[in-house]
Amino acid sequence: MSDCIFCKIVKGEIPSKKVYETDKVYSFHDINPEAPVHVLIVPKQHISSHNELSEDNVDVMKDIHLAANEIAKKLGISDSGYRLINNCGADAGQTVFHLHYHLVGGAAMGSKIL
Ligand code: DGP
Repeated sequence: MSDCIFCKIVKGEIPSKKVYETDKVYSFHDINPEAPVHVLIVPKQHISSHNELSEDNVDVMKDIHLAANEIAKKLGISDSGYRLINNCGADAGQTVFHLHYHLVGGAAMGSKIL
């Protein structure tokens, strides 16, 4: 999508601090980190939100989750733990409408999810 900020990051038109990449997914450091480790994992294909997942594109979820495992290992938080978060829609606080998962960790976060 031509006006999507994450599509532009995937294409290298907007700079990012790359963490990991495969033919299907791209991962980079969040511009406003909320934890010692805060990276985003996005499909290279434009999917606007979790709501837009379908039989036709859901295979990319496998790539996203396997990428998360590799990234956690690479950044040294696989054993200590991390959260993998998707915000879907306005009430969840989604601000960029290109499907993405936040991988956050590097510090104890307590037991609450909100
Ligand atoms: P969400 O609220 O779930 O839509 O999260 C969007 C995240 O994207 C937010 O944590 C900030 C991050 N973000 C927005 N624009 C940019 C950008 O240009 N570069 C990077 N690295 N992150 C961005």
